[in-house]
Amino acid sequence: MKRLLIILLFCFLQSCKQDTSNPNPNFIIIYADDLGYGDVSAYGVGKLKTPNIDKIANNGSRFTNAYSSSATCSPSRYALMTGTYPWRNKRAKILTGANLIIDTLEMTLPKMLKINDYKTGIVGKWHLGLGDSKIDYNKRISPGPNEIGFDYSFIMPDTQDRVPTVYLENGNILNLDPKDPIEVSFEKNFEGQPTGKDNPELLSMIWHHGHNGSIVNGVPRIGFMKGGEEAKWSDIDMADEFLDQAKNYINKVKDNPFFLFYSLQQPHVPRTPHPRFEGISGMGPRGDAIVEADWCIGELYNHLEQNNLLENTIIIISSDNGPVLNDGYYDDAVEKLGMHTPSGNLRGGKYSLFEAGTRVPFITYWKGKIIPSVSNEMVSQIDFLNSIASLIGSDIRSNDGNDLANVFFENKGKGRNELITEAQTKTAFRKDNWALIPPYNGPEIEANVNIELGNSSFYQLYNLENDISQQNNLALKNPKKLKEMIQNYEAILLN
Ligand code: NG6
Ligand code: CA
Repeated sequence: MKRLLIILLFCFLQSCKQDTSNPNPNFIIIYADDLGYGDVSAYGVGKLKTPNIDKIANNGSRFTNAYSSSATCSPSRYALMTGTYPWRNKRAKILTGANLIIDTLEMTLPKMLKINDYKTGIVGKWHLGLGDSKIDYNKRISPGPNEIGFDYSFIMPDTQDRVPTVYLENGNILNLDPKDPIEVSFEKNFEGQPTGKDNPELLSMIWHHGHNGSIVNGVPRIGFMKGGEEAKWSDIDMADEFLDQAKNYINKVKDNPFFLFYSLQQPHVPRTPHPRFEGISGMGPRGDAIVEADWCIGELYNHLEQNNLLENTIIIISSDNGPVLNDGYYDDAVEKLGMHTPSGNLRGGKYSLFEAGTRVPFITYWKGKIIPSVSNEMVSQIDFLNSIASLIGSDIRSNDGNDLANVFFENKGKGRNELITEAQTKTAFRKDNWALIPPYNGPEIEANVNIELGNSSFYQLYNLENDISQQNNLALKNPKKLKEMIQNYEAILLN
């Protein structure tokens, strides 16, 4: 009897422990790749339908004035992870087979959460570099996600259009047969290996610019690889693979507070939706890939609901940069666009200093906590680290991020007053409703992708309050505002 009482008391104490040790919500950041402001139908400015994202957006906070730090991938991811402006780090550019650009001593979002007893996992696109010297893909590759704060990683190393076309699990290539080692080069081809340039007869997808290296699954890639046949991913199954891995991860860690960075590959090129999504959007593979991504988000949401995790999980959905149609392959993105407007009513797109480069879909959802709303506060992904830290009671802060916990998760408070955005190492400035683009050399339009980059010999100043599409340059008409903006912008740059 006494023994039974002791056992019961022990069980009671254990259950108390579980209750009090899990006061903080889980976080899932769902991060799309090249998804535009107008690509999410909840934003009401495009023609594509994304019912699953809309459901989350309409029951959470939908931000209309929200930014990725940059108009390309790696710098935006760097800022999201570290809360630091990417232009402070010379290596935070679009990466191709590069080494890790986050110092392993640097504070990161997953590291901050790990210190606060969270389980931390990443599934999907990484693109922040790997290793610290020449990479041998046949050994465990380190440092990488696991060395900057993730307990678990299942990643695509760079992008879907770059070699090596393999998954890495905790630094090791999945399904690699040691008898068939992998070799990778971004300089020259391996003898006897077909390429997009020399073997058009082997292609199921035709390259438009770049992308004429090694051919995998009929798709020509950036760079060259040899070997590792068993390890090569199936492009059409990638979305299902990442979704399964994300669900498995949640199943594994759901009894602890957890952070999952679910980093989608869509709708970046090459757009390879599973055949069950083929033709579904009527807009070709780009539209189909977005519908596929939307479906994955719905599945993940259902999984959380089925596991009674919704009430205690904050879901954030956003994109790493603005949209692009032709990003290097002939895939009908331009031809089948119809009346859809991936940038919404914003000017520019991926790679651009104009608004569509960095103003992205941005949604926060917390069942029963966030009141359904539309927020026009200015916010950035660079603020995640500080805001999430603040919400869970950690005093860790980055210098460039703001604590916007109440704006993101409590429907109250003010967003940012000012923000520097970046596109291919050039910077622009937002303050209140004003947007400043300093003069830059370079083409006005990047011809291959047909996007206005924002380069001009003159200062550009726009009042977004009544000119969201940046059509009216007020630099000459309003010299006082121009001067004030330049001073504010330079003060941050030099800080
Ligand atoms: C560019 C690629 C583009 C895309 C981009 C990275 C060429 C000509 N273009 O260099 O296709 O891969 O890099 O996109 O190779 S991002 O979203 O990951 O930044
Ligand atoms: Ca991207």
